Amino acid sequence: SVQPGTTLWLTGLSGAGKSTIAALITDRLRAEGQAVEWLDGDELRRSIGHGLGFSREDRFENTRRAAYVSGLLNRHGVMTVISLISPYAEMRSYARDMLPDFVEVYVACPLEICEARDVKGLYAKARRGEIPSFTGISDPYEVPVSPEVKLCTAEHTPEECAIELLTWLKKRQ
Ligand code: GGZ
Repeated sequence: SVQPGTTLWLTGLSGAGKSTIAALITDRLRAEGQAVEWLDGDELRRSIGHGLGFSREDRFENTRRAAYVSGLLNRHGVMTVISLISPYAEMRSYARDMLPDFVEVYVACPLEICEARDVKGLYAKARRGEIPSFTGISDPYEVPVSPEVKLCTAEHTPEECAIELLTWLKKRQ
């Protein structure tokens, strides 16, 4: 039987750098010959999460589906990298309980900096009241209490953060 795969679960605010780091990590691991899939919030919402909104229930459902798919892959030894805001501690602990080897990676960045970056202009829209229930503005983000890894993207480049995570993974083995 195969050794179950690891789930690297990246949580953090919109614009914190989850997707950028997830892409870098996935590339690096693949280059090393690791079987790995990246599941990104945006992409999940376009595919198996089509129709889900941003209520607590819908965010939970989004997480539940991501954790389910991750579990199917992990069970065949495929590692997964998940980038989802996953703002509620309860959702993250649900995913932890569901998965054989769950690694919570908190992609930490102060709200002011995410808002200043505003890559997609979503924070400006949220401030104008055009996006209801926007995480960090009008919807909660529960900061992880004891993540396995914390990456600070205000102080480090995405490349540095990716290396930090890879180094952590290798040390753990
Ligand atoms: C938060 C929102 C919202 C609201 C649209 N709140 O930075 P992005 O743009 O590209 O990624 C965010 C994405 C959030 O989807 P997730 O699936 O990661 O969220 S969750 O885990 O809570 O289910 C953001 C965009 O969608 N977006 N509206 N109201 N982010």
